[in-house]
Amino acid sequence: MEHEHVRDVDPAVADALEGEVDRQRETLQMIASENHASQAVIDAQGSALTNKYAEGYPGSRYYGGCEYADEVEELAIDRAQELFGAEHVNVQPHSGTQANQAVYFAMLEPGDKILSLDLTHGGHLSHGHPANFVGQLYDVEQYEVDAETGYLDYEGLAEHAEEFEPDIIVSGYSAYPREIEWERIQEAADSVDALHLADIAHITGLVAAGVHSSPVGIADFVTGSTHKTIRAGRGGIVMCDEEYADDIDAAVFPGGQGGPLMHNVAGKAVGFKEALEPEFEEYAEQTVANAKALGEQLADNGFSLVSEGTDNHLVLVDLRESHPDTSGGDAEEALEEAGIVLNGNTVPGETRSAFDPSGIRAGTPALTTRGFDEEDCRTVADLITRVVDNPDDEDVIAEVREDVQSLCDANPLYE
Ligand code: DSN
Repeated sequence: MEHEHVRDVDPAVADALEGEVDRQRETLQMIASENHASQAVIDAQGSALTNKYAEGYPGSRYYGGCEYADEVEELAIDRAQELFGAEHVNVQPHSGTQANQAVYFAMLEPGDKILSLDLTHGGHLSHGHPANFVGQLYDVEQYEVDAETGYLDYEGLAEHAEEFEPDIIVSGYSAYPREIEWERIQEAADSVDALHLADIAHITGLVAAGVHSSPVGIADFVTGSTHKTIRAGRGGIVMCDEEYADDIDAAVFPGGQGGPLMHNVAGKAVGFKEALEPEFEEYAEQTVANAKALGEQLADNGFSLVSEGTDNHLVLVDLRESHPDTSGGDAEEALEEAGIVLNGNTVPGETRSAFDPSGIRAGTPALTTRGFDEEDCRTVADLITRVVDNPDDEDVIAEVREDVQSLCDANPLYE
């Protein structure tokens, strides 16, 4: 078999792949769930392990030839255990959503009750939105953040749990900028004899680095994504105590998935090794410092932040007061034209729609990976302000695009 590269075989895809690298190099990736994986993680994901079927678990597979698959999966598990201190880790979920599905499938019967945060208040589709099968298969009710403060309403959650008597409470969020008090949610779960699933998808890296408190050892199940703040190979992870290990493993495979994506498991192993290095803690601390600087500068420039700030890697801006005629979608579009890529996002008390929401969500994991510090993030906040103040002004957008290019040139990526 000839050793041909993608450019030799398929120039159209090669062009698109190069275009994507250039896009990431020359624009600011501020989607809070994204990051720039290291070349080592990308190499592992692009390896010959993509060819291998390895249904089962290390030492107990349904196919032969799994010795290297076993090695890689064991390394990923050992490193995840060291990072998070979990008794049992399953590294096979293809995504954070499938990690959540594995917990539901292992522990619930159809019609059982889930209590989770409303999507417009920062929850996630896989926590029981009606458009997701989880919302259709189970009986879901949702709690909210406090309308005044934007912080989780822990007392409201406990009261809701008393009334609804859920089988499981889901915590962990996709657009919640504050530290989560896991014990308070656990108390609410204990008081109604419910299980507790903590989905740390967004903050996996912050938890691993000790920059955000950990739900491991508090919640019954902890799920996460492995490619967001933790910057490892793409996919998901489930952690639990030994008592649930067999149920969770059976729910991932054969319950919900077939062959594990072993090249991605290799990417997880490599990324977890990187996260065990002392530099990763510095990275996680800087990610939070950058988000705080971004938020403070946006607030100084007149924007309203949900909860008035952040403790983690993201800020959620409610545009309704400062820019009543600009939707999150309008802002997202104008900012992308200027080279700043983030997403329009719903906000608590949403008055528009999920397709054209009232807010924008901005994260610092990817900027921090490419070397941005607090001063850079304050500059980015000023650039965001100029664009959102003038979304239809092509001259302003062109000027900001040049400033974005200078910031990118000063912080090169994938050289
Ligand atoms: N799509 C991710 C996010 O942006 O939060 C969650 O799955």
